Amino acid sequence: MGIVFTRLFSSLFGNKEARILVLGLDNAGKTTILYRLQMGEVVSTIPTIGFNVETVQYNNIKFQVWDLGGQTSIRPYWRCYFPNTQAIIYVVDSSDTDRLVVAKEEFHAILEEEELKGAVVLLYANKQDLPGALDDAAITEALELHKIKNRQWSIFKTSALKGEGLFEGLDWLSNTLKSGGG
Ligand SMILES: Nc1nc2c(ncn2[C@@H]2O[C@H](COP(=O)(O)OP(=O)(O)OP(=O)(O)O)[C@@H](O)[C@H]2O)c(=O)[nH]1
Ligand SMILES: [Mg+2]
Repeated sequence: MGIVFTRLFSSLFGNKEARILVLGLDNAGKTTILYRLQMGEVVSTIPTIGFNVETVQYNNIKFQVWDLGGQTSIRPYWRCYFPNTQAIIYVVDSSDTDRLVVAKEEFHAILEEEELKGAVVLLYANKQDLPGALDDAAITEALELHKIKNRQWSIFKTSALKGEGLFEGLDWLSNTLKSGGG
């Protein structure tokens, strides 16, 4: 089927499609989250050079989830994936307090991107199972989320390892996208 017809068909039957980018510093847990969402399991990961992409069907939305490598040297390539993105999932290692400033800077640089202006933002304050992990309120403060303007966003505490919080975040995202966000 042609893409237009596929979209029409999908919208008639309540199936929406959304292209999602998972961004965040290296070691934040992005790949672990992708496969937790897709397979319901913890997989063993290696640092991502390039990307992984998987489809996750949830709440009548077919999410095409792009998980990009977060190492410093490959972050400049994130922008190649920006066009046609409905939502960003920004993942923070809540126990990596030394790098919260870098995580904040990268996050605000993303918000400045013209191509991502319409994208909804879901933040995962990940690795809540680790001792010393900052909670959602502390991450909100560290990343200066109160500065976000003209955009729908929300933050959830997650542990990809334990499988906690991920689908709560995806619930928020699917409801936001269905009500016209992104
Ligand atoms: N304790 C704990 N460890 C986690 C959690 N999520 C991921 N990890 C671990 O963190 C490490 C890095 O996870 P990845 O998913 O590979 O991180 P990434 O963000 O994809 O990293 P890059 O691909 O380099 O950008 C792995 O050892 C994971 O098992 C979590 O919620 N809790
Ligand atoms: Mg990865």
